[in-house]
Amino acid sequence: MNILNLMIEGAPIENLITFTFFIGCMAMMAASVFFFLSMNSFGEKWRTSILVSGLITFIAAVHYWYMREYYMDTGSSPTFFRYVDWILTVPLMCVEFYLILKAAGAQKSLMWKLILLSTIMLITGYIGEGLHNDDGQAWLWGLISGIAYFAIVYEIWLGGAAKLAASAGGAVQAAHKTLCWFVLVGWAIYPIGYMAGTEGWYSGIFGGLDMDVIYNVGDAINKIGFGLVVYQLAVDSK
Ligand SMILES: *C/C=C(C)/C=C/C=C(C)/C=C/C1=C(C)CCCC1(C)C
Repeated sequence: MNILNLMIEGAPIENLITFTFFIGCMAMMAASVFFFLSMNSFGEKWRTSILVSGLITFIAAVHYWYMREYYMDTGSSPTFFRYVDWILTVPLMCVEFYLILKAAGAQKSLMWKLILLSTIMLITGYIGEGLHNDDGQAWLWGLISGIAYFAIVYEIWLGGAAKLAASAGGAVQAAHKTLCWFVLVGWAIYPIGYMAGTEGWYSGIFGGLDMDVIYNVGDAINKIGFGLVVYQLAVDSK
């Protein structure tokens, strides 16, 4: 079935959901091409960072292709593909923090700490959304996931990463700050999607919203936005 058929035949909300999977896939592809092609115009120092930006959007593009198909075939959320995508791309975003702070003396331990926290956040989120969606326990797994999320926010805003950014100063500090805002505000979109898509005391608050649309919008903002911040940093410090 192609997307145009679905848009004509399906109910309006299904059209919107399918459309956001489709447009998400295209946007991720376009961003990947942009990052990969611009990579070699930068010096050694920034090339890896731009490569990682491209990998994040490329991995997402491939998953969006499958998620779109899964959604069109089954009419239900592609939870498994969603979390496989995240478990690959979110740690890569943690790597970005490490890479831009490396020159300021960041240790690998900072990277592993962020990766560990993000893995806890996503595994508990998957357990809640995939296994406890409607048995009244989703909130508990969401809460544990949220605690790991706040630990990440703490580390980058006020912990070791923040101190390194302050000591680096200039364009690096500015870029770090912007990435911090992405994590605080942009990543906060995801728990809203989770609450819209699982049963709990919060059911109804986000009643009119669709989980997949929220996640898709969040991914576009965060994955492409993150990459562009890193790209801008490389341009500024050329
Ligand atoms: C590219 C994908 C990104 C940046 C995904 C980020 C996902 C999150 C920050 C998810 C967070 C969640 C919570 C904080 C609580 C509820 C469960 C999650 C996994 C949706």
